[in-house]
Amino acid sequence: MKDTKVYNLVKKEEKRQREGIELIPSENYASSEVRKVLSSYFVNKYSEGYPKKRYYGGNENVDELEILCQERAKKLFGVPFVNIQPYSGSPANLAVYLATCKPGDAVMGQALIAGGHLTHGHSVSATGIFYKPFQYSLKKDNVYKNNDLFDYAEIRRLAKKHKPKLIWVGATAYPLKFNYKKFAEIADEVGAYLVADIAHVAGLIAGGAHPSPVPNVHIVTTTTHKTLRGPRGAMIMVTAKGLKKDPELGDKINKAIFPGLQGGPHDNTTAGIAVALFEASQSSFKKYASQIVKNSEALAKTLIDGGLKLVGGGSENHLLLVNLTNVLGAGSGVFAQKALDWVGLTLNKNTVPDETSSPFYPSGVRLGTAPTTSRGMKEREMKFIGGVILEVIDLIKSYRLPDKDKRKDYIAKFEREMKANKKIKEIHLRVKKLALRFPIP
Ligand code: DSN
Repeated sequence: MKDTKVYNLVKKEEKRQREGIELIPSENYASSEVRKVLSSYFVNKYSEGYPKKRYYGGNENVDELEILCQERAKKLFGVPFVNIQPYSGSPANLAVYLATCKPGDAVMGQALIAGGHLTHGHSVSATGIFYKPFQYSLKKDNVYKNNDLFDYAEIRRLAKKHKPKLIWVGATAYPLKFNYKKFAEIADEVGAYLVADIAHVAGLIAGGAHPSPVPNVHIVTTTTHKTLRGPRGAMIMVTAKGLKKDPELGDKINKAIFPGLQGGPHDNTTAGIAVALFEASQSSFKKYASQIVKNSEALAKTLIDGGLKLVGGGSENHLLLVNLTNVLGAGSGVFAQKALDWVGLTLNKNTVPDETSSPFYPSGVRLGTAPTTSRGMKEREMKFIGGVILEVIDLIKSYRLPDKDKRKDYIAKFEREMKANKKIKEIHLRVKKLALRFPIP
């Protein structure tokens, strides 16, 4: 490769991924087959439009590929319609608004600070700027016990008051199973479209380790690169219930994606999604999905036994949300994220449902078990990883987030002290040793 600058960065990223342990719950390792087709000759093609209805010639192979991808998605998720062209999750979600709402229509979704997604109507997102969002939160009480954290009476009250055109169910930081039926009862009562954003749990649903929203909702959106283990992309599905509510819904979704929001589909990504869907339909994927959940439960148990507070009292999917306030004080997610990064464990700071700090300095961390499970790790390794997390948190327990004006200097001092800490270096070696025993694809 002539461009040594980029090549060197690729090699450095490969080393980081091989030697570290990835715990960010929205990430995963695509198989080498998925990565191979991403750099196939499909990368060179333009194919605006849909199969058999393109604006360019030379699309006979792309047509066959896109139809194959659609058929695999429909079969795997049990839906009559799918669009596999969205560039990623956020454009997919925006396309749903475009297909179902007029600018200014009322919409409802879970608040970002309570674990929802920006595109579910946050004020800084196009979805909150062009539409009129009314957001619901999680319960504030009993959030550390294993119980459904949604306050359905409050969601119903908001829906009846504001009559939204569409309601989102789905989150980026929720550790328990969703009760799609309860959301459907509310949406049906007010005549709203119910859209499930299954980006985080799509692989678990495909592998039978999480309930499917398909019987209860009208539309399903998902990214393809999280638990589903595909390339970075997304899909929008319309269910039988959705087509019954509006037989034109599939056409409206297609028009919203192209020409509404996007240009030509990324055909190399379509190839990667098709391969990922093939992999997810194999019986081995069922085992994989169930192992993700077992690993999450094992990691949750280690952390709880070590004195940490987990939202939802544990995990029923791939994701864990830890409130660090009792051990490191409010706003301490930043210390945990940085210190764990230095020992080779990558996760992200995150708000918790009863947050007392801010989204940039939240009191929790979010982690997940899909990437480690893809590497073949099991309960034993989760116990090791949980032990390391507890050890690191104990090492930093004297640090506290100061007032706003002192934060920059204090965090710089924390970084200097931690980088020089011998124990951090020793733990890093242990983590690296484990990582190298479980190669990435
Ligand atoms: N960035 C994704 C996540 O981390 O959950 C959502 O867009």
